[in-house]
Amino acid sequence: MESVAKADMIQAFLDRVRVAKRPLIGSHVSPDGDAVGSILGLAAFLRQAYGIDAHCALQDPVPDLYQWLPNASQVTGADSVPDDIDLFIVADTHQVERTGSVGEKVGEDVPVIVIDHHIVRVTVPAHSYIDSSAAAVGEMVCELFAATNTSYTPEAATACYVALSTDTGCFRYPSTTARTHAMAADLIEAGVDVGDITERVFDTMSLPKFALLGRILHRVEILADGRAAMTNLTTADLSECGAKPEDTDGLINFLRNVDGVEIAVFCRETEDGSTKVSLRARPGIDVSAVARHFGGGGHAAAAGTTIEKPLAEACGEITEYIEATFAGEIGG
Ligand SMILES: [Mn+2]
Repeated sequence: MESVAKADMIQAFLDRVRVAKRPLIGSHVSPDGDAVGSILGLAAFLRQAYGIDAHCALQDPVPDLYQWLPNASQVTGADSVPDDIDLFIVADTHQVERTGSVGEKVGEDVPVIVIDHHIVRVTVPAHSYIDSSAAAVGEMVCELFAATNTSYTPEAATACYVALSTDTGCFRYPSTTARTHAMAADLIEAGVDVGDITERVFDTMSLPKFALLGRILHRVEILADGRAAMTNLTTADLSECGAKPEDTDGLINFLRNVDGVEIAVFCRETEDGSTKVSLRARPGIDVSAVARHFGGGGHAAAAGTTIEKPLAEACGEITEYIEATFAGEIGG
């Protein structure tokens, strides 16, 4: 993105948010580290830069992995959204529907503004701040601090660092740029404890998640002469392991990382009896074609879909399609 255009966009965003008296900051359902970190970082920015007291709300609770973040306890559900909200700031998605019950709670007359790094194919509200070159919304929040010469409190820096590090897979994904590292350097200078965050977020696995890992590794199937790996979990697996759906996050990477595997498939039975499918690919392989074949979508490296069929049936169909795709090297 051209830097002048970006500076203008940031200025327009700032001009809009600074006149809000009681903004609500929300993000998508099933919040990840960028969702939680960026809303807390943005709330801290508004407080520091303009003395604005924003309210943060998410449909789903802050995952256990991020509960320790400063001010995480002040993130409420939809029921506690105040009545006097005069601006709804939507972060890490540009679709209000993706905020679930929080968006439904916000009155139709409340203006909406977006801060997001996903590729946007629809019209977004005026004064929105969109940067698809940013590795995380956390990075965009850092840009707001930088643009206004606002100093980070250690709490704000920690929130932004969690957003930045989680959305880049701890600075490993191709989305990681020199800018990302420059922002991280600013945050570390502002007091982020890198070792502590890494320990809490990246090097800690809940016991239920560890139990799920055992099950998916035990029942992994190697397909297409070792070029694809597939596994599954049932709702019974989750309850027997005492796990939550969020405990399945990232488990697919254990399959994708196997030498020779180009495509990893993780099928999970949902409460309503359908099958949620996650797909991951090695660089150079486009797994979104597989997702699209089954009515879903996504990116080349990461895609997904939900198949309205029982787990065994859905897995069978995917196995057949992947074997055929690799056998014929057709568009997969
Ligand atoms: Mn994000």
